[in-house]
Amino acid sequence: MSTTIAAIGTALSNSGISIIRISGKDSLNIVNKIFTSSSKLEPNHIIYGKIVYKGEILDNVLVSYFKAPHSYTGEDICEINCHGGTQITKDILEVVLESGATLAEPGEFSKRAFLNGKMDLSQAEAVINLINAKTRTESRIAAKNMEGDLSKKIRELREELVELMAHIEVSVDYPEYDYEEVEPKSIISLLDRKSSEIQHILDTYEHGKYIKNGINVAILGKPNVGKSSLLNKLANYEKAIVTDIPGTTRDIVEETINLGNIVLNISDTAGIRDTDDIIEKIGVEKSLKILEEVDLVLYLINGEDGLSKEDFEILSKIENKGIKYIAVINKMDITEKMILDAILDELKQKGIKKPVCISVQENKGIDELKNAIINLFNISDLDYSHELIITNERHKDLLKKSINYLNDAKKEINLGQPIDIVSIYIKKCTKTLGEIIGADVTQDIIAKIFEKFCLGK
Ligand SMILES: Nc1nc2c(ncn2[C@@H]2O[C@H](COP(=O)(O)OP(=O)(O)OP(=O)(O)O)[C@@H](O)[C@H]2O)c(=O)[nH]1
Ligand SMILES: [Mg+2]
Repeated sequence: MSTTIAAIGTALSNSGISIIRISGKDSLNIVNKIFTSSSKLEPNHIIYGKIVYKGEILDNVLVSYFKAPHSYTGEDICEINCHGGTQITKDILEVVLESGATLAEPGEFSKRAFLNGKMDLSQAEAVINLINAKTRTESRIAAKNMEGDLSKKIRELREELVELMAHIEVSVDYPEYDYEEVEPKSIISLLDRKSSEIQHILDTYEHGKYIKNGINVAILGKPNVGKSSLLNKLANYEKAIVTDIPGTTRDIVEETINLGNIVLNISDTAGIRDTDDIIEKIGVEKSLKILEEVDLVLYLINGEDGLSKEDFEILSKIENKGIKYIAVINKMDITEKMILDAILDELKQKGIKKPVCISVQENKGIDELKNAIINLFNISDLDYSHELIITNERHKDLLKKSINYLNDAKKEINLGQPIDIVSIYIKKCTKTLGEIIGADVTQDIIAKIFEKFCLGK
């Protein structure tokens, strides 16, 4: 890390201030070339002055200086707080680059922080999660993991296994020593305990993935049942075209809304029916294809018309794919009681539970629908302040893999294999756990993780 890097750390748009960040051993030299002030830059101080380049004053700024290793990256860092205009920010970055800095890659500051031991990999991932968080829950979980909650747990998990391995290795490598043999029974009980602790964290991903990615919701149903109207109601503005002509929506219309502490990524779809219209046909195919990627279907039924054969065909498709769904009866304002009773009866007979009755037009039942979604995903039970929750797929995959290794180790013990064979799997498990915090990761993985970061972080 011999180069000194620089980038704009704030979003490029007109705002009060912008920050240009410089990290590396030449940071102070570079700043001193372009910054004039009546005071001298001291570590952990911020001072006022001017950026002057080739005799021209560019801006009045504040510059802070953090001396290695006491900085975010662990290197010398200077930050120039200039006025938040897009042009002036770009100009100052340019003079910083001309004065000897190299433009940073996305995530390079955090990558340096990781490589210099200022944070581990799971903490660095939490930084990007915090920046990308779209809900309060997501940002709180990220903040806790940035503080090292996940890292601490992973280190604890590894510790006892590493101890066990050391014990096994000594007894295998130095049989002449009268070292106490590890009993297979006690190894199994330790492995079981570790498996269940890992499983406990793994189970939190069920919630965690929705917290991080949101719930992918598709509104499905026959034409004209009010799908686009419902999307607009949930979004609170006229996102999709609504008309009384069946077949209005041809393509998928997407919108993101916040439901309490969770994001819903909603797709309004083309009404499903047999049609000869080529464009509509493609739309219908897309509506069905979306079933491959959704977490929840809101299946809309037109209360005015009642249920038809097609409704049950689509509903059984959804059910066969094991997708969560809620049957929603719309247009309650013009639904006759007799038809509603028939719909409720038929749904009950088919085992379709808890339909929600709404009228988009009269704004009725919408809160009940939102509550039904919250209940279906147990979102309200989430206690992120006390529990460690994982939201990253990478962590989930590694935890799964480490449980598998523990199971393999147990299998070998039960087969009566020598202890050094068993220890191979325990070692693989600790290595896999280590990958979560970056103790055992390849350069490729490091590059992949940090390239997802934004510039200047
Ligand atoms: N009375 C009544 N009419 C509604 C209600 N919700 C929607 N509509 C009307 O039903 C018609 C169809 O609504 P859309 O939202 O376009 O229906 P859609 O399911 O998206 O239709 P396609 O895009 O053709 O599949 C429009 O005239 C809406 O105003 C409701 O709750 N009550
Ligand atoms: Mg529509």
